[in-house]
Amino acid sequence: MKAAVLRAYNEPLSIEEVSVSKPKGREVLVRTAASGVCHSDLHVIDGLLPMGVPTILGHEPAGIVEQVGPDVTEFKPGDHVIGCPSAFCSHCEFCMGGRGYLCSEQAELARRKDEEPRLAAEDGAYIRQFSNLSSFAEQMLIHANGLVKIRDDMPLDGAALIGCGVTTGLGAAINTAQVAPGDTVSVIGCGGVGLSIIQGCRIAGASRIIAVDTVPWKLELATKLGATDTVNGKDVDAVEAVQEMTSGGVDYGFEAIGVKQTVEQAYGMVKRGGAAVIVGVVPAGTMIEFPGLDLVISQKRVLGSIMGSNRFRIDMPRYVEFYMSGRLKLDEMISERFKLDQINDAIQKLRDGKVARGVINFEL
Ligand code: CXF
Ligand code: ZN
Repeated sequence: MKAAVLRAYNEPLSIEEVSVSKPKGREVLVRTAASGVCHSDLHVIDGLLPMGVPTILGHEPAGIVEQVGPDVTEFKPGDHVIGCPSAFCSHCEFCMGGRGYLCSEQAELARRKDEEPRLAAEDGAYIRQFSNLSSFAEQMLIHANGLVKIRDDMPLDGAALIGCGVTTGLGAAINTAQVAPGDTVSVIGCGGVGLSIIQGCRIAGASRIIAVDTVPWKLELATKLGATDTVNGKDVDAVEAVQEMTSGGVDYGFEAIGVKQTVEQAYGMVKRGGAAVIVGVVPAGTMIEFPGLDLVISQKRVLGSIMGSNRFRIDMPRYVEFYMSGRLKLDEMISERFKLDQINDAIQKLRDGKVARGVINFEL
């Protein structure tokens, strides 16, 4: 099969012929239909999330099951599925406590070093699977615990987005923050994740959703997807603007970029008793500062949010229903579709802020 391989950090991906093993145990072979391109893929290329090379990136996929291993009971060939980075071992304290997104034993879901690798180059050399998925490839061999079945009439390129960015954003609002009807929120960063936070807050019934970005077309798109107000951080002090608009701050200040300055701004936008919710992946080594006295006397909270605190086998089919009933907009979030061999173009456009979400569509 054809796949895009990252051979060295800071290098373009190379399109290569790669071999994929047969499903054993609880593994499932999936024909990739579509894969979103996420900022975390960029972070790996840039060496900010050093996961090891050579590897096949891509962790936001949807596809169709081709073959299942002998111990798989919940999937069969022909099923439409979404793959999620939050694969669960199902027996660690986090999985047992209903917080599979924090699973501490995910390593068990990969093949052992002494087994034939799931992915290999033409000469047989080992290729690392990223996030148990590796979706920049025509086929994926995934542990069943990283997959969820969805209805057959859901378009698979929209479904792919649910695999990471949409779940991260909707879940930050609905699961991590638990935004309630009438709450006020601000969202810094209106890329794929920020736009999904905005949609999650709209679905949860937030009364005021203030979108903050520096790119005018992203703010326009944010308005289409549910923002009630916009702030261009290039023109004004975003913290002052949000404080003024809300007479003292919002209930939830979301951050969806992962930069020290904007994380601290999100905290500054929150009112007494409110919470800053940090969703952007902050690079390793970055320290965040908050005024300690204000944290205590205003009883503010700072919440990290990973993968939307998901229970993806419950959440993702619900998000599919939100899409099918018109409440979750996905087509509007797909700025451009690319073939697999245009992947470096898709990556460059994400890097340059030219797309909300780019999708590799294997059916093009
Ligand atoms: C990532 C976090 C790092 C591993 C892959 C998934 N989450 C969202 O992009
Ligand atoms: Zn991602």
